[in-house]
Formats: sequence, structure tokens, C-alpha cells
Amino acid sequence: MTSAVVPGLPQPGRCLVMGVVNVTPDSFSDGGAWFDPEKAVRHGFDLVAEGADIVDVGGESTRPGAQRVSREEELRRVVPVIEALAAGGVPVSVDTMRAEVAEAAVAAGARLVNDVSGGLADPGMPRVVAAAGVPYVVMHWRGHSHDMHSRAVYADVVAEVREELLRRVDAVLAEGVDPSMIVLDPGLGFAKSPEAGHNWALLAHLAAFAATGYPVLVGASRKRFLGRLLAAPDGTPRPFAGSDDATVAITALAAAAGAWCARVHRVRPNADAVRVAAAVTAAAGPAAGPTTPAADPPEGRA
Ligand code: PMM
Repeated sequence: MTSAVVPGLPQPGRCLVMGVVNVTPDSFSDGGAWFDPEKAVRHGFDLVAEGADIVDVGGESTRPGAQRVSREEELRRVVPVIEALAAGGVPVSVDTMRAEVAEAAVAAGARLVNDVSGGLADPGMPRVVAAAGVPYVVMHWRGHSHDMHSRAVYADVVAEVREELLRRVDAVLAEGVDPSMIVLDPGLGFAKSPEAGHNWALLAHLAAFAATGYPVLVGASRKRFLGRLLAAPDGTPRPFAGSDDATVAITALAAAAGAWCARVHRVRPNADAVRVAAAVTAAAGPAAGPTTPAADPPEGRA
């Protein structure tokens, strides 16, 4: 299956499944359900039982239009949940844009930092990640949620997202992050317009991201572009949870295209999907394109 290996994280030889635990009252898709820390911890363990390889814990909503929470509040939300899950042996990632939260999360046992801003929201982030020596998800981002919609303007979305991501990679490498620790994410739904089809173009060209040599993470789960695809005949978008089956379809396609990891809210069917993709790819043999191990080191531009 996918050839990508990220230090300190599971290596099952297929696309990983990252289960989402949003410890927020107002998240994009599951706001409020896991705001209570005990419920959040229980949900994290449930996701592992359903097949999650990693549990992603976040304390700040990034839904379109969301306002920021304070650093203190974010710490209060995520640290106890990360501590409990990590103590139970769960590979945990922290979904944060703040260096101080990332630092505290790693001290609490997080093994990966998932930064939807790719180091742009907090310039101290890459140095903290470098010092912690943990893997780092660098996502494509053009600005905070309150104004990202107006930034969803591209002449060629695939080329521009790839170029901007590689610029971020150069920046975080310059701050001392080891190349083997970098994971790229095209940032579906973040400064991407459902109307313009940006998310579909990025999904159609995942190979362009995998070809950089860096592992690729895909976060399509419950995003607005799915609700729009599955809209009722009168145009009413499908509610978030009603797009879980579509997420499973994307997970299978992304895994077959060589994605390293799929970030999802409903784990069990996505855990099945990555296994299906792995079986098909294995049966296709060693010449199966994007899943063939990359011979070259990650693409550098500096
Ligand atoms: N999407 C959300 C939050 N964190 N992290 C990564 N790496 N990629 C994503 O696409 C992503 C993310 C927003 O979704 P949610 O609020 O429903 O969890």
C-alpha cells in the first residue's frame, strides 16, 4: 500500500486512519458532542476500538466563520484528554495552531502535531516541533476561518496549493524540522470554494502531492463540499453526518492514490475502506503506480 513511513507512528503498510476528537462546543461537524473531557476520552478509546490508528485531539474549532479561543482555554480543553489517551497507549495527535499548546500536548504524550496553518498562524510553531522531534502535519492554509472564504481564489488550484505548501516546507525545514517528520495536507475546505470545485481538483490530483515524496494526509470528512455534492433536489445541502458514506468513498480513493492517512469522524467504515484499498493495490502488483515506493528523497526547493 502506501510506502510512506512516519517516525513514531503506526506502520501497518496501508493508509492510516486518524479518528477525530473535537473537544469543542462549536466544531465544524460534531460540535459539542465531545466537549466534556470524560466523554472525549471515552470517544477516543472507542475510535481506537473501531480501528483508528491515530486519535486527533483538537480544542479550537476551524469551521468557516469560527472565532479563536484563548490559549488558556485551548490548553484546558486538550491537555487532560491527551494525557488520558496517551497513558492508555493511544497514538495521539494534537490539532493546534499554537506553539505553546503543541509543546504542552507533546509533554502530555502527543506523538504528532497537526497544524492546519502549516506554521503560519504562530511563527514559533516550527521551532517547537523541531525541538520536540515529533512528526508535523503542514496543511495548506491562507488565513483564519473568519475570512478564509474570500481567499479561495486560484487560477490553478492544484499548482498553487502545491507551490504554497512547498514554500511552507522550506520555511519549516529552515527552522530545523527534520524532513522525515513532515506530512503534507492540501487542506480541503480551507480557503477552498465548494462552488469552484477546488476540493475535487485537489482530490483528483493527490498524486501531485504524493510525488513530492512527503506523506500526504487527507481531511475530507463531513466537509461542506460533500454536503453540496449530495444536496437535495431543491439544492438544500446534505447535513454533515449525512456525508459519512461519501467520506468513506473518498478515503478508498485517496488510499488507492497513495495517501498516508485519512482524517475522519466515523472510523469503522473508513478503517474498512483503507483495507479494501490495500487489498486491491496489493493485488495489482509492484507496478501499481502511486503506491510504488518512491525512489527519490522528498522534493526540496530551498
Ligand atoms: N480539517 C479540520 C480540522 N483539522 N487537520 C488536518 N490536518 N486536515 C484537515 O482537513 C482538517 C484538520 C476541520 O474539520 P473538523 O472541524 O470537522 O474536525
